[in-house]
Amino acid sequence: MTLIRRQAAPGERGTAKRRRASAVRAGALAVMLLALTGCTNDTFTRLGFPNPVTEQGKVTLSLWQGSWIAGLLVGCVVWGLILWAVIFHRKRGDKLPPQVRYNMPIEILYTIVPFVLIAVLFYYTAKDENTIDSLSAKPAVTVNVVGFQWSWEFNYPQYDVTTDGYMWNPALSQSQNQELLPLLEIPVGEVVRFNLTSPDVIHAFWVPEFLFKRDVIPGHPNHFQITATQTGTFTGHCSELCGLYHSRMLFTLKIVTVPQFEAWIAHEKTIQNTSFGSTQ
Ligand SMILES: [Cu+2]
Repeated sequence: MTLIRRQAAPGERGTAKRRRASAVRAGALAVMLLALTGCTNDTFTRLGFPNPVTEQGKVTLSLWQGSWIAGLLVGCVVWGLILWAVIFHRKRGDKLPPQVRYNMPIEILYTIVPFVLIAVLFYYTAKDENTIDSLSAKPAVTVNVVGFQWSWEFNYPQYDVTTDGYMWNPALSQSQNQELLPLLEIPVGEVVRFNLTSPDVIHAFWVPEFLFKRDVIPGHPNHFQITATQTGTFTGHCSELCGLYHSRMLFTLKIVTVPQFEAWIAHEKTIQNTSFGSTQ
């Protein structure tokens, strides 16, 4: 038997090439889009959440992931049932299928299953919320945070140190802004308590990497605490629309080692004492 391979006509060769080229282009575009969204493997497993830098943030992340897994399991069951109905119970004629009403076991299942799902989600949410909101009697560092239109002030009452700064200035670079924004410096691995107050309108304290935000309400002091798990420099935000320059109400957060924190506090004390002394 002789196999005769048919030669592709010049036109067909061109079409195949074009198809290959568009497949490569589509692949490159997908990779580029993935890169633009910053969606790495890590971001994918965290389902879009930033990398948490506190013990409390890790609790939030596991609650987020658990809720997604529960949601996906329910989704799979529902999609499976839809496909089963679509495939095995298609319309096969004009005769109506048997009409069934009030199937008690199914009615009870419909009632109990959602209740169990909500109860489980509620249990884990309440448990994790209690962990995240718990306040220890003796935090290592206390920071009194004042949010005002449109900046922040951080007081360290134990050390008699206060820091403040300027609003974000769009005319300056990111690094220049980071130097001029109010600085919140905290030690890694220590319990830090934040007391939040506002003299004017409602603001909200938000560091994306804490996976946490809390309102700063006039006349209603709020509190929370964290234990940082890694060092680094981050940007904090106000996340409650509070007026004209709300979007520029940022601060710089530096998480440093304990010796670095102590050195910084000593340095700030010297500067503040000197400037206070010079105004006498
Ligand atoms: Cu604001």
